[in-house]
Amino acid sequence: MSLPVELIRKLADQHPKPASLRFQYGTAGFRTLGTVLDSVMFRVGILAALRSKRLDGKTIGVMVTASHNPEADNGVKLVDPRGEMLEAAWEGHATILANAPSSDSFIDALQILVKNLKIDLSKPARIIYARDTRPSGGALVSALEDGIKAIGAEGRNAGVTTTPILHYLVRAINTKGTKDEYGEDSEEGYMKKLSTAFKKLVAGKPSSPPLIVDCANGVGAQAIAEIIQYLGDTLQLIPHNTDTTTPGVLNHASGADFVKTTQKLPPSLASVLKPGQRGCSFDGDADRLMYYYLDDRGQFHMLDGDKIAALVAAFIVELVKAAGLEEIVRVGIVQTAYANGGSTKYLASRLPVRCVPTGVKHLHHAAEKYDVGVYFEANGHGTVLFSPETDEIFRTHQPSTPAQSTALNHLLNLTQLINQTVGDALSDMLLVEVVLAHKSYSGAEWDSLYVDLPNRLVKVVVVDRNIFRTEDAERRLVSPPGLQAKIDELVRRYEAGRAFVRPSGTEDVVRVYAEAMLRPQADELAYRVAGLVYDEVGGDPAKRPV
Ligand code: G16
Repeated sequence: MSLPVELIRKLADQHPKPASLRFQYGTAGFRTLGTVLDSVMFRVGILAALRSKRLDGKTIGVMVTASHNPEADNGVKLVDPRGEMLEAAWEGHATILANAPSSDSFIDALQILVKNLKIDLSKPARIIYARDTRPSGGALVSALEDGIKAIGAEGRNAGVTTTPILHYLVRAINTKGTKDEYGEDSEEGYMKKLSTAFKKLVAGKPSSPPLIVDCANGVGAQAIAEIIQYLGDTLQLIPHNTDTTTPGVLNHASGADFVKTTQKLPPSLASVLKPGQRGCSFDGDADRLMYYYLDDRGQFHMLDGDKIAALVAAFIVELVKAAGLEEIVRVGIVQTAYANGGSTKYLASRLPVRCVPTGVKHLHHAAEKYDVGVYFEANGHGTVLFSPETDEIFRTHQPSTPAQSTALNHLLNLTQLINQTVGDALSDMLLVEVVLAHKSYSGAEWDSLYVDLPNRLVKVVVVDRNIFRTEDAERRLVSPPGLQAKIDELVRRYEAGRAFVRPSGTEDVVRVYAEAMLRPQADELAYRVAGLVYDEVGGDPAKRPV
Protein backbone atom coordinates (compact mmCIF):
# COMPACT_ATOMS: atom_id res chain seq x y z
CA MET A 1 0.00 0.00 0.00
CA SER A 2 1.26 3.49 -0.79
CA LEU A 3 0.47 6.98 0.44
CA PRO A 4 -2.64 8.65 -1.07
CA VAL A 5 -0.35 11.18 -2.71
CA GLU A 6 -2.95 12.98 -4.83
CA LEU A 7 -5.30 13.62 -1.94
CA ILE A 8 -2.44 14.69 0.31
CA ARG A 9 -1.15 17.11 -2.35
CA LYS A 10 -4.61 18.55 -2.97
CA LEU A 11 -5.24 19.21 0.71
CA ALA A 12 -1.64 20.25 1.44
CA ASP A 13 -2.01 22.97 -1.20
CA GLN A 14 -4.83 24.41 0.91
CA HIS A 15 -2.44 24.64 3.89
CA PRO A 16 0.74 26.17 2.47
CA LYS A 17 3.76 26.69 4.68
CA PRO A 18 4.62 30.37 5.28
CA ALA A 19 7.87 30.79 3.31
CA SER A 20 9.79 32.85 5.84
CA LEU A 21 9.15 30.73 8.92
CA ARG A 22 11.06 27.85 10.45
CA PHE A 23 9.20 25.66 12.93
CA GLN A 24 10.73 23.55 15.67
CA TYR A 25 9.21 20.77 17.74
CA GLY A 26 10.51 21.89 21.15
CA THR A 27 9.97 21.22 24.86
CA ALA A 28 6.23 21.28 24.43
CA GLY A 29 5.70 20.56 20.73
CA PHE A 30 5.30 23.30 18.14
CA ARG A 31 4.46 26.60 19.77
CA THR A 32 4.24 30.07 18.24
CA LEU A 33 1.64 32.62 17.11
CA GLY A 34 -1.67 30.87 16.42
CA THR A 35 -2.05 32.70 13.11
CA VAL A 36 0.96 30.98 11.48
CA LEU A 37 0.31 27.38 12.51
CA ASP A 38 -2.15 26.26 9.83
CA SER A 39 0.34 24.22 7.76
CA VAL A 40 1.90 22.74 10.89
CA MET A 41 -1.48 21.46 12.04
CA PHE A 42 -2.25 19.85 8.70
CA ARG A 43 1.12 18.11 8.67
CA VAL A 44 0.85 17.03 12.30
CA GLY A 45 -2.41 15.26 11.40
CA ILE A 46 -0.51 13.15 8.88
CA LEU A 47 2.46 12.61 11.17
CA ALA A 48 0.19 11.41 14.00
CA ALA A 49 -1.38 8.92 11.59
CA LEU A 50 2.04 7.59 10.58
CA ARG A 51 3.03 7.27 14.24
CA SER A 52 -0.17 5.30 14.84
CA LYS A 53 0.48 3.01 11.87
CA ARG A 54 4.05 2.49 13.07
CA LEU A 55 2.66 1.39 16.43
CA ASP A 56 0.22 -1.06 14.93
CA GLY A 57 -2.83 1.17 15.03
CA LYS A 58 -2.46 2.33 18.64
CA THR A 59 -4.27 5.61 19.25
CA ILE A 60 -2.08 8.73 19.22
CA GLY A 61 -3.15 11.97 20.90
CA VAL A 62 -2.89 15.46 19.47
CA MET A 63 -3.36 18.43 21.80
CA VAL A 64 -3.81 21.93 20.40
CA THR A 65 -2.69 24.35 23.10
CA ALA A 66 -0.08 26.92 24.05
CA SER A 67 -0.60 26.27 27.74
CA HIS A 68 0.51 29.24 29.88
CA ASN A 69 1.58 31.37 26.90
CA PRO A 70 -0.35 34.49 25.86
CA GLU A 71 -3.73 34.02 24.20
CA ALA A 72 -2.46 34.87 20.71
CA ASP A 73 -0.04 31.94 20.81
CA ASN A 74 -1.04 28.41 20.05
CA GLY A 75 0.70 25.11 19.61
CA VAL A 76 0.40 21.40 19.15
CA LYS A 77 1.92 18.38 20.82
CA LEU A 78 1.63 14.67 20.20
CA VAL A 79 0.86 12.12 22.86
CA ASP A 80 2.18 8.57 22.66
CA PRO A 81 0.02 5.49 23.38
CA ARG A 82 0.62 5.26 27.13
CA GLY A 83 -0.30 8.91 27.49
CA GLU A 84 3.30 10.08 27.64
CA MET A 85 5.03 12.69 25.48
CA LEU A 86 6.03 11.82 21.92
CA GLU A 87 9.19 9.71 21.60
CA ALA A 88 12.20 12.02 21.16
CA ALA A 89 13.29 10.64 17.75
CA TRP A 90 9.92 11.62 16.29
CA GLU A 91 10.37 15.23 17.38
CA GLY A 92 13.03 15.42 14.66
CA HIS A 93 10.68 13.87 12.09
CA ALA A 94 8.01 16.39 13.08
CA THR A 95 10.41 19.29 12.58
CA ILE A 96 11.48 18.03 9.15
CA LEU A 97 7.89 17.60 7.94
CA ALA A 98 6.80 20.98 9.28
CA ASN A 99 9.58 22.75 7.39
CA ALA A 100 9.23 21.19 3.94
CA PRO A 101 8.80 24.32 1.77
CA SER A 102 6.16 23.02 -0.67
CA SER A 103 3.50 20.32 -0.95
CA ASP A 104 5.79 18.31 -3.22
CA SER A 105 8.74 18.46 -0.85
CA PHE A 106 6.39 17.60 2.00
CA ILE A 107 5.27 14.47 0.13
CA ASP A 108 8.91 13.59 -0.60
CA ALA A 109 9.71 13.93 3.11
CA LEU A 110 6.74 11.68 3.94
CA GLN A 111 7.93 9.02 1.49
CA ILE A 112 11.41 9.07 3.01
CA LEU A 113 9.97 8.76 6.52
CA VAL A 114 7.74 5.83 5.56
CA LYS A 115 10.67 4.06 3.93
CA ASN A 116 13.26 4.74 6.64
CA LEU A 117 10.98 3.76 9.49
CA LYS A 118 9.51 0.83 7.56
CA ILE A 119 5.97 2.04 8.24
CA ASP A 120 3.38 -0.48 7.08
CA LEU A 121 0.79 1.77 5.43
CA SER A 122 -1.83 -0.98 5.42
CA LYS A 123 -2.09 -0.72 9.22
CA PRO A 124 -4.94 1.34 10.67
CA ALA A 125 -4.29 4.83 12.05
CA ARG A 126 -6.23 6.20 15.01
CA ILE A 127 -5.99 9.69 16.45
CA ILE A 128 -7.77 11.46 19.29
CA TYR A 129 -7.46 15.23 19.42
CA ALA A 130 -8.57 18.12 21.58
CA ARG A 131 -7.94 21.81 22.06
CA ASP A 132 -7.98 24.41 24.81
CA THR A 133 -10.17 27.54 24.78
CA ARG A 134 -7.93 29.73 22.60
CA PRO A 135 -9.84 31.61 19.88
CA SER A 136 -7.45 30.30 17.20
CA GLY A 137 -8.10 26.68 18.24
CA GLY A 138 -11.17 25.98 16.08
CA ALA A 139 -9.50 26.83 12.76
CA LEU A 140 -6.35 24.96 13.73
CA VAL A 141 -8.36 21.85 14.56
CA SER A 142 -9.96 22.07 11.08
CA ALA A 143 -6.48 22.07 9.53
CA LEU A 144 -5.54 19.09 11.67
CA GLU A 145 -8.71 17.29 10.54
CA ASP A 146 -7.73 17.90 6.91
CA GLY A 147 -4.43 16.15 7.61
CA ILE A 148 -6.22 13.23 9.24
CA LYS A 149 -8.60 13.03 6.27
CA ALA A 150 -5.78 13.29 3.71
CA ILE A 151 -4.16 10.09 4.95
CA GLY A 152 -7.43 8.30 5.64
CA ALA A 153 -6.94 7.99 9.41
CA GLU A 154 -9.68 7.56 11.97
CA GLY A 155 -10.06 10.71 14.08
CA ARG A 156 -11.92 11.20 17.33
CA ASN A 157 -12.60 14.76 18.42
CA ALA A 158 -12.44 15.09 22.21
CA GLY A 159 -13.54 18.74 21.91
CA VAL A 160 -12.41 21.48 24.24
CA THR A 161 -10.68 19.94 27.22
CA THR A 162 -7.55 20.07 29.37
CA THR A 163 -4.20 18.71 28.21
CA PRO A 164 -4.06 16.11 31.01
CA ILE A 165 -7.55 14.84 30.20
CA LEU A 166 -6.43 14.26 26.60
CA HIS A 167 -3.40 12.33 27.91
CA TYR A 168 -5.70 10.29 30.14
CA LEU A 169 -8.02 9.50 27.21
CA VAL A 170 -5.12 8.27 25.07
CA ARG A 171 -4.03 5.82 27.75
CA ALA A 172 -7.61 4.77 28.55
CA ILE A 173 -8.30 3.98 24.89
CA ASN A 174 -5.08 2.02 24.40
CA THR A 175 -5.49 -0.06 27.55
CA LYS A 176 -9.19 -0.81 27.13
CA GLY A 177 -9.93 -4.48 27.66
CA THR A 178 -6.36 -5.25 28.84
CA LYS A 179 -5.16 -6.04 32.36
CA ASP A 180 -3.74 -2.50 32.55
CA GLU A 181 -7.09 -0.85 31.89
CA TYR A 182 -6.64 2.79 32.91
CA GLY A 183 -10.26 3.91 33.12
CA GLU A 184 -13.32 4.66 30.99
CA ASP A 185 -12.26 6.50 27.83
CA SER A 186 -14.44 9.54 28.40
CA GLU A 187 -14.22 12.79 30.31
CA GLU A 188 -16.95 11.43 32.55
CA GLY A 189 -14.80 8.35 33.19
CA TYR A 190 -11.90 10.59 34.20
CA MET A 191 -14.06 12.65 36.56
CA LYS A 192 -15.54 9.52 38.12
CA LYS A 193 -12.15 7.88 38.58
CA LEU A 194 -10.61 10.90 40.32
CA SER A 195 -13.60 11.80 42.46
CA THR A 196 -14.19 8.21 43.62
CA ALA A 197 -10.56 7.84 44.70
CA PHE A 198 -10.64 11.25 46.39
CA LYS A 199 -13.76 10.43 48.39
CA LYS A 200 -12.24 7.17 49.61
CA LEU A 201 -9.02 8.91 50.60
CA VAL A 202 -10.68 11.64 52.67
CA ALA A 203 -13.43 9.47 54.17
CA GLY A 204 -13.61 10.06 57.91
CA LYS A 205 -11.38 13.16 57.80
CA PRO A 206 -12.81 16.50 58.92
CA SER A 207 -13.70 18.50 55.83
CA SER A 208 -11.22 21.19 54.83
CA PRO A 209 -12.07 24.90 54.61
CA PRO A 210 -13.03 26.06 51.08
CA LEU A 211 -10.31 26.29 48.45
CA ILE A 212 -10.12 29.23 46.02
CA VAL A 213 -9.21 28.03 42.50
CA ASP A 214 -7.87 30.51 39.93
CA CYS A 215 -8.62 28.93 36.53
CA ALA A 216 -6.54 31.47 34.50
CA ASN A 217 -9.68 32.06 32.38
CA GLY A 218 -8.83 28.83 30.61
CA VAL A 219 -10.17 25.35 30.05
CA GLY A 220 -9.50 24.44 33.68
CA ALA A 221 -12.66 26.41 34.51
CA GLN A 222 -14.69 23.82 32.66
CA ALA A 223 -12.94 20.92 34.40
CA ILE A 224 -13.42 22.50 37.82
CA ALA A 225 -17.13 23.08 37.14
CA GLU A 226 -17.44 19.39 36.28
CA ILE A 227 -15.48 17.96 39.18
CA ILE A 228 -17.54 20.06 41.60
CA GLN A 229 -20.59 18.03 40.51
CA TYR A 230 -18.80 14.77 41.29
CA LEU A 231 -17.21 15.81 44.58
CA GLY A 232 -20.45 16.88 46.26
CA ASP A 233 -19.68 18.16 49.75
CA THR A 234 -16.37 16.32 50.17
CA LEU A 235 -14.43 19.39 49.04
CA GLN A 236 -15.64 22.93 48.62
CA LEU A 237 -14.04 24.60 45.60
CA ILE A 238 -14.59 28.27 44.79
CA PRO A 239 -13.58 28.89 41.16
CA HIS A 240 -12.35 32.33 39.99
CA ASN A 241 -11.08 33.62 36.63
CA THR A 242 -13.46 31.39 34.75
CA ASP A 243 -14.12 33.68 31.77
CA THR A 244 -13.25 31.66 28.68
CA THR A 245 -14.98 33.92 26.16
CA THR A 246 -13.78 37.51 26.64
CA PRO A 247 -10.86 38.12 24.25
CA GLY A 248 -7.47 38.70 25.85
CA VAL A 249 -8.12 37.41 29.36
CA LEU A 250 -6.62 33.92 29.07
CA ASN A 251 -3.57 33.65 31.38
CA HIS A 252 -3.70 37.42 31.79
CA ALA A 253 -2.63 38.56 35.29
CA SER A 254 -3.74 35.15 36.53
CA GLY A 255 -2.78 31.52 36.42
CA ALA A 256 0.11 29.37 37.63
CA ASP A 257 2.78 31.00 35.46
CA PHE A 258 1.80 34.51 36.58
CA VAL A 259 2.03 33.42 40.22
CA LYS A 260 5.37 31.66 39.79
CA THR A 261 7.11 34.35 37.78
CA THR A 262 5.80 37.38 39.67
CA GLN A 263 5.66 35.61 43.04
CA LYS A 264 2.44 37.47 43.64
CA LEU A 265 -1.25 36.82 44.14
CA PRO A 266 -3.32 37.35 40.96
CA PRO A 267 -4.79 40.86 41.45
CA SER A 268 -8.31 39.53 40.89
CA LEU A 269 -7.98 37.47 44.08
CA ALA A 270 -6.80 40.37 46.25
CA SER A 271 -10.21 40.95 47.78
CA VAL A 272 -11.15 37.27 47.68
CA LEU A 273 -8.42 35.32 49.48
CA LYS A 274 -8.59 35.78 53.24
CA PRO A 275 -5.57 35.40 55.55
CA GLY A 276 -5.02 31.71 56.31
CA GLN A 277 -7.18 30.55 53.38
CA ARG A 278 -5.67 28.27 50.73
CA GLY A 279 -5.75 29.31 47.10
CA CYS A 280 -4.36 27.69 43.98
CA SER A 281 -3.84 28.59 40.33
CA PHE A 282 -4.05 26.43 37.20
CA ASP A 283 -2.46 27.47 33.92
CA GLY A 284 -4.24 27.88 30.57
CA ASP A 285 -4.49 24.16 29.78
CA ALA A 286 -4.60 22.96 33.40
CA ASP A 287 -1.37 21.00 33.54
CA ARG A 288 0.35 23.19 36.11
CA LEU A 289 -0.63 23.98 39.69
CA MET A 290 0.58 26.56 42.21
CA TYR A 291 -0.72 26.90 45.76
CA TYR A 292 -0.48 29.91 48.07
CA TYR A 293 -1.88 31.55 51.17
CA LEU A 294 -1.75 34.89 52.96
CA ASP A 295 -0.40 34.96 56.50
CA ASP A 296 -1.96 36.91 59.38
CA ARG A 297 -0.19 40.05 58.20
CA GLY A 298 -1.57 39.61 54.70
CA GLN A 299 1.85 38.56 53.37
CA PHE A 300 1.75 36.31 50.28
CA HIS A 301 3.38 32.85 50.50
CA MET A 302 3.80 30.68 47.44
CA LEU A 303 3.70 26.88 47.57
CA ASP A 304 5.20 25.85 44.24
CA GLY A 305 6.00 22.56 42.52
CA ASP A 306 8.94 21.94 44.87
CA LYS A 307 6.70 22.36 47.92
CA ILE A 308 4.11 20.07 46.34
CA ALA A 309 6.78 17.43 45.70
CA ALA A 310 8.01 17.63 49.30
CA LEU A 311 4.47 17.36 50.71
CA VAL A 312 3.44 14.48 48.50
CA ALA A 313 6.69 12.50 48.73
CA ALA A 314 6.72 12.66 52.53
CA PHE A 315 3.12 11.42 52.61
CA ILE A 316 3.80 8.51 50.27
CA VAL A 317 6.93 7.51 52.19
CA GLU A 318 4.89 7.45 55.41
CA LEU A 319 2.19 5.30 53.82
CA VAL A 320 4.74 2.89 52.35
CA LYS A 321 6.29 2.51 55.80
CA ALA A 322 2.91 2.11 57.48
CA ALA A 323 1.96 -0.56 54.94
CA GLY A 324 5.08 -2.54 55.88
CA LEU A 325 6.65 -2.07 52.46
CA GLU A 326 9.57 0.13 53.45
CA GLU A 327 12.19 -2.39 52.34
CA ILE A 328 10.45 -3.27 49.09
CA VAL A 329 9.15 -0.02 47.61
CA ARG A 330 11.63 2.83 47.08
CA VAL A 331 10.42 6.37 46.58
CA GLY A 332 12.57 8.82 44.59
CA ILE A 333 12.35 12.44 43.46
CA VAL A 334 13.11 14.07 40.13
CA GLN A 335 13.72 17.81 39.86
CA THR A 336 15.20 20.28 37.39
CA ALA A 337 17.77 23.04 37.86
CA TYR A 338 14.88 25.38 38.76
CA ALA A 339 14.22 23.46 41.98
CA ASN A 340 14.84 25.74 44.91
CA GLY A 341 18.11 24.98 46.73
CA GLY A 342 16.09 24.79 49.97
CA SER A 343 13.92 22.01 48.56
CA THR A 344 16.83 20.00 47.18
CA LYS A 345 18.60 20.15 50.54
CA TYR A 346 15.44 19.06 52.38
CA LEU A 347 14.58 16.24 49.99
CA ALA A 348 18.11 14.94 49.39
CA SER A 349 18.60 14.36 53.12
CA ARG A 350 15.62 11.98 53.06
CA LEU A 351 15.29 10.46 49.58
CA PRO A 352 17.20 9.86 46.36
CA VAL A 353 16.96 12.99 44.18
CA ARG A 354 17.88 13.31 40.50
CA CYS A 355 18.22 16.48 38.47
CA VAL A 356 17.31 16.40 34.76
CA PRO A 357 16.87 19.01 32.00
CA THR A 358 13.63 21.04 31.83
CA GLY A 359 10.69 19.42 30.08
CA VAL A 360 8.17 16.94 31.38
CA LYS A 361 9.46 14.18 29.14
CA HIS A 362 12.85 14.23 30.86
CA LEU A 363 11.34 14.18 34.32
CA HIS A 364 8.85 11.50 33.39
CA HIS A 365 11.48 9.13 32.04
CA ALA A 366 13.73 9.62 35.07
CA ALA A 367 10.78 9.06 37.44
CA GLU A 368 9.98 5.77 35.72
CA LYS A 369 13.25 4.40 37.08
CA TYR A 370 11.98 4.49 40.68
CA ASP A 371 9.36 2.21 42.26
CA VAL A 372 7.48 5.39 43.07
CA GLY A 373 8.83 8.42 41.22
CA VAL A 374 7.69 11.87 42.35
CA TYR A 375 8.48 14.54 39.79
CA PHE A 376 7.59 18.20 39.82
CA GLU A 377 9.04 21.17 38.04
CA ALA A 378 9.18 24.24 40.28
CA ASN A 379 6.59 25.80 37.92
CA GLY A 380 4.01 23.32 39.22
CA HIS A 381 4.12 20.79 36.41
CA GLY A 382 4.39 17.26 37.74
CA THR A 383 2.93 13.99 38.91
CA VAL A 384 3.75 10.71 40.64
CA LEU A 385 4.49 7.45 38.82
CA PHE A 386 4.01 4.01 40.32
CA SER A 387 5.93 1.30 38.46
CA PRO A 388 3.91 -1.70 37.23
CA GLU A 389 5.72 -3.89 39.78
CA THR A 390 4.81 -1.49 42.59
CA ASP A 391 1.20 -1.48 41.46
CA GLU A 392 1.23 -5.26 41.60
CA ILE A 393 2.76 -5.24 45.10
CA PHE A 394 0.05 -2.85 46.34
CA ARG A 395 -2.61 -5.14 44.88
CA THR A 396 -1.27 -8.43 46.18
CA HIS A 397 0.55 -7.66 49.43
CA GLN A 398 -1.08 -9.26 52.47
CA PRO A 399 -1.19 -6.75 55.32
CA SER A 400 -0.56 -8.16 58.77
CA THR A 401 -2.33 -5.49 60.83
CA PRO A 402 -5.39 -3.25 60.33
CA ALA A 403 -3.05 -0.24 60.19
CA GLN A 404 -1.09 -1.85 57.37
CA SER A 405 -4.30 -2.61 55.55
CA THR A 406 -5.48 1.02 55.81
CA ALA A 407 -2.16 2.34 54.52
CA LEU A 408 -2.21 -0.12 51.64
CA ASN A 409 -5.71 0.97 50.68
CA HIS A 410 -4.63 4.58 50.72
CA LEU A 411 -1.74 3.75 48.41
CA LEU A 412 -4.03 1.90 46.04
CA ASN A 413 -6.44 4.83 45.99
CA LEU A 414 -3.56 7.22 45.30
CA THR A 415 -2.70 5.23 42.17
CA GLN A 416 -6.25 5.97 41.02
CA LEU A 417 -6.36 9.61 42.08
CA ILE A 418 -3.08 10.57 40.41
CA ASN A 419 -3.01 11.09 36.66
CA GLN A 420 0.13 9.12 35.92
CA THR A 421 0.32 10.15 32.28
CA VAL A 422 1.41 13.77 32.78
CA GLY A 423 1.24 16.74 35.17
CA ASP A 424 -2.43 17.46 35.87
CA ALA A 425 -3.54 20.51 37.87
CA LEU A 426 -6.91 18.99 38.78
CA SER A 427 -5.55 15.63 39.91
CA ASP A 428 -2.59 17.27 41.68
CA MET A 429 -4.94 19.67 43.47
CA LEU A 430 -7.00 16.75 44.79
CA LEU A 431 -3.78 14.99 45.80
CA VAL A 432 -2.59 18.02 47.77
CA GLU A 433 -6.00 18.30 49.42
CA VAL A 434 -5.82 14.63 50.46
CA VAL A 435 -2.44 15.14 52.11
CA LEU A 436 -3.51 18.36 53.83
CA ALA A 437 -6.64 16.62 55.14
CA HIS A 438 -4.64 13.65 56.43
CA LYS A 439 -1.99 15.79 58.10
CA SER A 440 -4.45 18.50 59.25
CA TYR A 441 -2.01 20.98 57.74
CA SER A 442 -2.80 24.61 57.02
CA GLY A 443 -0.88 26.34 54.24
CA ALA A 444 1.55 27.73 56.84
CA GLU A 445 2.30 24.28 58.28
CA TRP A 446 2.91 22.86 54.82
CA ASP A 447 5.11 25.86 54.00
CA SER A 448 7.24 25.26 57.08
CA LEU A 449 8.53 21.88 55.79
CA TYR A 450 11.57 23.83 54.58
CA VAL A 451 12.49 27.44 53.86
CA ASP A 452 12.80 28.53 50.23
CA LEU A 453 15.88 30.48 49.25
CA PRO A 454 14.86 33.81 47.69
CA ASN A 455 15.03 33.45 43.92
CA ARG A 456 14.38 35.35 40.73
CA LEU A 457 13.66 34.21 37.18
CA VAL A 458 14.16 36.69 34.34
CA LYS A 459 14.27 36.36 30.59
CA VAL A 460 16.46 37.97 27.96
CA VAL A 461 15.13 38.30 24.41
CA VAL A 462 17.83 37.15 22.01
CA VAL A 463 18.06 36.90 18.25
CA ASP A 464 19.23 33.29 18.26
CA ARG A 465 18.68 31.24 21.38
CA ASN A 466 20.38 28.26 19.73
CA ILE A 467 23.84 29.70 20.44
CA PHE A 468 23.17 28.91 24.10
CA ARG A 469 24.06 25.31 24.88
CA THR A 470 24.15 23.67 28.28
CA GLU A 471 25.43 20.61 30.13
CA ASP A 472 24.96 19.05 33.56
CA ALA A 473 21.14 19.07 33.37
CA GLU A 474 21.19 22.69 32.14
CA ARG A 475 23.10 23.90 35.18
CA ARG A 476 26.14 25.02 33.17
CA LEU A 477 26.62 26.75 29.83
CA VAL A 478 29.09 25.32 27.31
CA SER A 479 28.32 27.95 24.71
CA PRO A 480 28.84 30.87 24.13
CA PRO A 481 32.42 30.14 25.23
CA GLY A 482 33.63 31.96 28.32
CA LEU A 483 30.21 33.05 29.58
CA GLN A 484 29.95 30.33 32.24
CA ALA A 485 33.26 31.40 33.78
CA LYS A 486 31.91 34.96 34.11
CA ILE A 487 28.73 33.64 35.73
CA ASP A 488 30.78 31.52 38.17
CA GLU A 489 32.84 34.52 39.11
CA LEU A 490 29.69 36.53 39.85
CA VAL A 491 27.93 33.75 41.77
CA ARG A 492 30.91 33.35 44.12
CA ARG A 493 30.26 36.82 45.51
CA TYR A 494 26.80 35.91 46.87
CA GLU A 495 26.04 33.91 50.00
CA ALA A 496 24.25 30.66 49.00
CA GLY A 497 24.41 32.04 45.45
CA ARG A 498 23.40 29.87 42.52
CA ALA A 499 22.54 30.89 38.98
CA PHE A 500 22.16 29.33 35.58
CA VAL A 501 21.28 30.33 32.05
CA ARG A 502 19.36 28.18 29.55
CA PRO A 503 17.60 28.70 26.25
CA SER A 504 13.83 28.34 26.48
CA GLY A 505 12.28 25.44 24.58
CA THR A 506 9.00 27.28 24.10
CA GLU A 507 9.83 30.96 23.49
CA ASP A 508 12.54 32.95 21.71
CA VAL A 509 14.23 33.88 24.95
CA VAL A 510 17.03 32.84 27.24
CA ARG A 511 16.02 32.25 30.84
CA VAL A 512 18.14 33.30 33.80
CA TYR A 513 17.55 31.85 37.25
CA ALA A 514 19.30 33.01 40.41
CA GLU A 515 18.95 32.39 44.12
CA ALA A 516 20.79 33.70 47.17
CA MET A 517 20.42 33.94 50.93
CA LEU A 518 18.61 37.30 50.85
CA ARG A 519 15.93 38.62 48.51
CA PRO A 520 17.80 41.75 47.26
CA GLN A 521 20.85 39.58 46.53
CA ALA A 522 18.85 37.03 44.54
CA ASP A 523 17.33 39.85 42.49
CA GLU A 524 20.68 41.53 41.97
CA LEU A 525 22.39 38.29 40.96
CA ALA A 526 19.62 37.48 38.44
CA TYR A 527 19.82 40.90 36.83
CA ARG A 528 23.63 40.89 36.76
CA VAL A 529 23.73 37.47 35.08
CA ALA A 530 21.03 38.64 32.66
CA GLY A 531 23.23 41.66 31.98
CA LEU A 532 26.14 39.32 31.11
CA VAL A 533 23.90 37.44 28.66
CA TYR A 534 22.65 40.67 27.22
CA ASP A 535 26.16 42.05 26.71
CA GLU A 536 27.30 38.77 25.19
CA VAL A 537 24.65 38.78 22.48
CA GLY A 538 24.69 42.54 21.93
CA GLY A 539 20.95 42.74 22.49
CA ASP A 540 18.51 45.34 21.32
CA PRO A 541 18.36 48.17 23.94
CA ALA A 542 14.56 48.02 23.72
CA LYS A 543 14.73 44.44 24.91
CA ARG A 544 16.60 44.77 28.18
CA PRO A 545 16.06 41.83 30.58
CA VAL A 546 12.51 41.57 31.97
C1 G16 B 1 6.28 23.46 28.94
C2 G16 B 1 6.94 22.17 29.33
C3 G16 B 1 7.52 22.31 30.73
C4 G16 B 1 8.48 23.49 30.78
C5 G16 B 1 7.81 24.75 30.23
C6 G16 B 1 8.77 25.91 30.05
O1 G16 B 1 5.25 23.73 29.84
O2 G16 B 1 5.97 21.13 29.30
O3 G16 B 1 8.18 21.13 31.07
O4 G16 B 1 8.89 23.73 32.07
O5 G16 B 1 7.22 24.49 28.96
O6 G16 B 1 9.79 25.50 29.19
P1 G16 B 1 10.91 26.47 28.66
O7 G16 B 1 11.53 27.10 29.86
O8 G16 B 1 11.85 25.59 27.92
O9 G16 B 1 10.26 27.52 27.80
P2 G16 B 1 3.79 24.10 29.37
O10 G16 B 1 2.99 24.17 30.64
O11 G16 B 1 3.95 25.43 28.70
O12 G16 B 1 3.37 23.01 28.43
